[in-house]
Amino acid sequence: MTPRPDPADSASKRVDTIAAIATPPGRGGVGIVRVSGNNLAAVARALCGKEPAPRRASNADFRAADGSVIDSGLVLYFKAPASYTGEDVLELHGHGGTVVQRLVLERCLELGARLAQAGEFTRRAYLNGKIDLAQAEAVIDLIEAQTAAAARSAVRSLRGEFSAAINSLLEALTELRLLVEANLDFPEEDVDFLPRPAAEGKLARIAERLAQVFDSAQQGQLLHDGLQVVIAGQPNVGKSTLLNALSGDELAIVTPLAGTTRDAVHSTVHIEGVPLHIIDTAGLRETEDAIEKIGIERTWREIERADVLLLLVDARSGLGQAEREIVARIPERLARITVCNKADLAGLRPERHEGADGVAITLAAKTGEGIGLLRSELLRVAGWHPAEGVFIARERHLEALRRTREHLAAARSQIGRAELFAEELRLAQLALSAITGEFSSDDLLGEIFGRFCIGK
Ligand SMILES: Nc1nc2c(ncn2[C@@H]2O[C@H](COP(=O)(O)OP(=O)(O)OP(=O)(O)O)[C@@H](O)[C@H]2O)c(=O)[nH]1
Ligand SMILES: [Mg+2]
Repeated sequence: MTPRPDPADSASKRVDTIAAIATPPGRGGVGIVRVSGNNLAAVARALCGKEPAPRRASNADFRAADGSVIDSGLVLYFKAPASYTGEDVLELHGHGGTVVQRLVLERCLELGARLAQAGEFTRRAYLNGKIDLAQAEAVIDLIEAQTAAAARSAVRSLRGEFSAAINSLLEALTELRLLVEANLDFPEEDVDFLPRPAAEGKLARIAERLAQVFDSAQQGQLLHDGLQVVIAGQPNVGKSTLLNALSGDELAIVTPLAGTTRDAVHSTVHIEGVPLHIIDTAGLRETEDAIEKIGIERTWREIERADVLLLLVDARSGLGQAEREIVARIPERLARITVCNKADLAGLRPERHEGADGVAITLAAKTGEGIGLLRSELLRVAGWHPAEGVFIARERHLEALRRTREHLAAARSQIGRAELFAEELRLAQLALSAITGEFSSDDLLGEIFGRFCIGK
């Protein structure tokens, strides 16, 4: 683990100049080439024939080495440290053509820049202290958001709401640590800087706030990652029909023949902004058909990877021996909803029922009756509860929050032993600060920024 460098140090350090096309490939009204580095005034002069006034849009011709004009457009110049990366940044807004943008980029490379790696602009913003790690992650989450809910929560994280909640917890921990350390450092003093009831009270308040942050982050993680939902059951019970009904599309082939689906069919549907990655599988039965056998093996593989199993049965027959055999084989951690399909044929009304076998939903996938009940149940199983102020989060954040929670619990049990108490508080603080990236390994940074697009 290495601490983030002090921005004051990195500003004075020589950094190489990076450049990239920041707009997506293809034809567009505008194409932007972005450059970041130290002292870009010379690059601007060579390229645009002038040093643009900082933070002012102006017209310019972008020129090749021989003085010929490559493109004309707008130039924006941000002087360090008032820029996205914290370095000098030049943005060349030209025409959105593949070739012309490439020519502008090549000119920048000729003038000493090198091609930026994926996420390198944002990585520099992080290393220069412009944003923290949780905010940097929110940048890519905002770009990749598939729903309005995910985009809104990513913006919240990007604007620092998640980080502010973490920083306020870190401050509370610091304050508590100061008091404990004071007791440790001045044992002869008469004053007790942290009487036990005060320590207990402060610790309880921190734990309560941590629980709130955890809840919000958990909702954010659901918006980010969603759930893997696998539909399984005997052949012909209507699994593919259910996938089609949930996705509102004719994705999987439906026929009255048992054994229609061979390969797993994937589809992502969003319910209240939560992505559900739904997988339709080959019906589970004993078979001599070589292709179907492979399909059934794949079904089991999907079941092992899933978060939720929709066990489909025909409502006319209900859970039978075949389904019990399936249930006996599924991993214990897997959440399960029994879906009694073909309610129309069974003469049943759609309903939710909770019994010895867990929750069962009666519906008719073909007519769509009762699908709403299943959607709500899926959100309930996911632990989704619509809340204000959700910020986007990922498993990494939840893991850090869980570790913090464990150290706080350990601190509580050591409350009478000042040294151990202090140590657990220190560990809690360390775990928590991984979220904003106060301490982070290069591997982690590589993994986070490697998922970005070039030019961001
Ligand atoms: N009446 C009625 N028929 C349904 C319903 N759901 C599915 N079916 C019919 O049941 C037959 C089998 O449906 P599929 O969706 O292909 O079943 P499956 O479970 O995917 O079957 P395999 O892929 O062979 O395992 C089709 O003729 C569907 O139209 C329903 O709710 N009501
Ligand atoms: Mg099928």
